[in-house]
Amino acid sequence: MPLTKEQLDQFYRDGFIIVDDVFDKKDVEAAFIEMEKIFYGESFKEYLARSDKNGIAKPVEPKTTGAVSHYGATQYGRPQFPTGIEALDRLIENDDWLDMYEQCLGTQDLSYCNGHLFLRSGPTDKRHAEHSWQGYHIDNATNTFLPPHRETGLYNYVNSSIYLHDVPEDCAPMKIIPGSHRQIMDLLPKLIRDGNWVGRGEIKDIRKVPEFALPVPATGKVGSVRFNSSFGVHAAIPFENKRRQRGYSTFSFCRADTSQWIKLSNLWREQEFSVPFWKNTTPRVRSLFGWPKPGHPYYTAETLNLLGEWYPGIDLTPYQDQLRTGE
Ligand SMILES: O=C(O)CCC(=O)C(=O)O
Ligand SMILES: [Fe+2]
Repeated sequence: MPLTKEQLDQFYRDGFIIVDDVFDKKDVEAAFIEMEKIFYGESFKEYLARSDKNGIAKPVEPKTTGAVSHYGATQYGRPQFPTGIEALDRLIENDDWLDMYEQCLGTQDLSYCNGHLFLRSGPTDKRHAEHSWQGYHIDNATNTFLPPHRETGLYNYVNSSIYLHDVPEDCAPMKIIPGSHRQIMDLLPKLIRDGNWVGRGEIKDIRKVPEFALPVPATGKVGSVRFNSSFGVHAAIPFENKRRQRGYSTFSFCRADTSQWIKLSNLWREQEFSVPFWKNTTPRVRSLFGWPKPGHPYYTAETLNLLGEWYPGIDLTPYQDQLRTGE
């Protein structure tokens, strides 16, 4: 069953949607058993019992590895897609889910950016900010080196998380600001001016952004799926119950017609080197790495201003010239 018009409207309005019963409960439960083995080497229940007994909660989350933002292997297995475990890897073959994904991106030509098992494990989790008004960000920079664009549906990418178990309120559900994916272009100039924008994705203090709606927790049932726009503002929150965990199989796909520059990019991960490189090199060389050529509709007065922020000192003249003459 594809998304209804109401669901799709909701996705465009809010920048995310959680759809129930997209995956068979038995399939995701089987996948989750395998996921626990990859992270803990045993079940979470056994891990908790062991740490209760010896008083040591061993961290289980893998570090992202060097150049590429792939999730590194854990001691027990690989959380990056494909994992080599049938029950996990075959979830991607769900046609209903892929149909919905196409609807969210407005195309039948999807392109894979990244996929990994995302686990937050209550006993050791530190993946959240200290205060509830901190830690809000957009994920866009994970898979592209370019700033967001006003034409959200064309230039964003979409993340999707498959809920491998029930995620109630005490399970650290991600908090999402509905509609923020559409507000971000209007807000960016002021956020930047006020010093309330960090790097290429983070808002320091959402209390200073009265335009935002209240963040909502992305709770959901086993077998449901969340789709969320890469321009949407969200944050991780702490576990209310530290004896819980939260595991998703998560993917990022973009439209094939933007996949030249929206993709998992190893150069992007090496920011220390790539940021000065993008700043100093020529448009021709940038295009070798997928930057749209001067004259591409991606470049507008707005995105050019943002590029100046993303890459301070970059010479944007060739892109501006093309903008003026429309060549
Ligand atoms: O799922 C969560 O808790 C939020 C994590 C997050 O925003 C991220 O990893 O980018
Ligand atoms: Fe995020």
